[in-house]
Amino acid sequence: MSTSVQDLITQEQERQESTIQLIPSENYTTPEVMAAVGSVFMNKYSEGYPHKRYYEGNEIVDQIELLAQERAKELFHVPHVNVQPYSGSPANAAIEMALMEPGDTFMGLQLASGGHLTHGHPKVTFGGKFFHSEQFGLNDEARIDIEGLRKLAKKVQPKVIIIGNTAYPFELNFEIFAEIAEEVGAWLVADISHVAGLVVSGEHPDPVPYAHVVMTTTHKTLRGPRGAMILVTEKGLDRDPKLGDKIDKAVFPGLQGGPHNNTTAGIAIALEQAAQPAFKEYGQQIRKNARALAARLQTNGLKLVGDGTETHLMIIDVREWGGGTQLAYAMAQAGLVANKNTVPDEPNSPFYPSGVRIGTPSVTTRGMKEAEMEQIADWITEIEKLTRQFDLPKDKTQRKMILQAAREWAEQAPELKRIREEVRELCAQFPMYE
Ligand code: DSN
Repeated sequence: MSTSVQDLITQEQERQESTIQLIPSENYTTPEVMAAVGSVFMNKYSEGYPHKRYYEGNEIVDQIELLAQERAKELFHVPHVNVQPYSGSPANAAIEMALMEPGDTFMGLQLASGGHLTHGHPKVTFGGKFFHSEQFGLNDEARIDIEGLRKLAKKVQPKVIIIGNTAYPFELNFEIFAEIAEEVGAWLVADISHVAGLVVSGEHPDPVPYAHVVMTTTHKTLRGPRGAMILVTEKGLDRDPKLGDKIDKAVFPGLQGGPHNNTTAGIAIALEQAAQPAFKEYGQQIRKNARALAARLQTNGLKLVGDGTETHLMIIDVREWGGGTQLAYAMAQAGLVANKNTVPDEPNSPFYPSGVRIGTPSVTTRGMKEAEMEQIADWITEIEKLTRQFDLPKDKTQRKMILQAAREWAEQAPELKRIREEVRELCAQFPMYE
């Protein structure tokens, strides 16, 4: 007999409840947001924009979309917002389409340096296939190589420079990027998907005074539903008063059909929640927790890319033994859920990378503080030491075998079973939802 969907929902809820989510792009959205996303707004088609729809019956949908737009404008201090992108990747595709013609050159941070696929990862992505993409990287301190970026920009004269990150633990200095974009006449796009919640709580530099266009997903540190928004700044409109229209046209009809109005309703709620004083405290605690986690890991002898963090995330650097995959798997068996990740100048392939990415948005939502971060760091340290026995062989033909052995070990290791129970106990003290 097949399992029912309701059973699987219950199982997933139990998994989330009893494990510690360390994937820095994940969070637990609020019950109010979930109720809105599951609401009757799901039933309605509404291609177009408020008061310019192709279907009847959108009087109330217009209000929810305008409300989400107004809240976003107020929270981020921008004059124009599009809340329709289905998620971050389509939003970036829409921006690229609005600002460039096929074949034009744009620049973004390499994926292996902590960028994102949609920032021009060559060959396989929309941006890499339809435009000419040039990628910049990091310097020896694992920081964005500003002089390298400037030199490349002068050489290739990009139409667009996208600044954003998914696995880069340091603050982004948008002022410098704006200076370079101005030197070459490029549009500056800031993708703040990972740090939007930190930006609104004053815990990360704000791109709005410097970028022409800002994109953010709504479900990461912002803690809303899975979705995205494109913000057009005053600076963007000063350069081209039609920029808002161009972005809107690229989203619909350029790339998408009907907006997901249920998501729009969830975004409107999340934006109101993010405007409350409690959200500022949340943003502060995310960073305090990240600093505490990083400090304890380092005291315990683990290496972090760039020696630490200024944000919500960090990358444990295990290039010494090449065990990103093995460590992430063993941690998950113990109830500490993270993801394997490449490190700068990755010596192995993205399938066998030398890092594990962790972050604090979810644990902070559960109410955990510095003391719990130290406990989590101690568990990770213990697991890392145990997992070193499965160092990645130089001989590539033996890699699958080692991975398999590491998995079999992790599934029955008594130390991991013990930590799993301790994790369960800690989670019970910090419920996902009251
Ligand atoms: N998948 C997201 C992340 O994990 O960072 C980026 O889109």
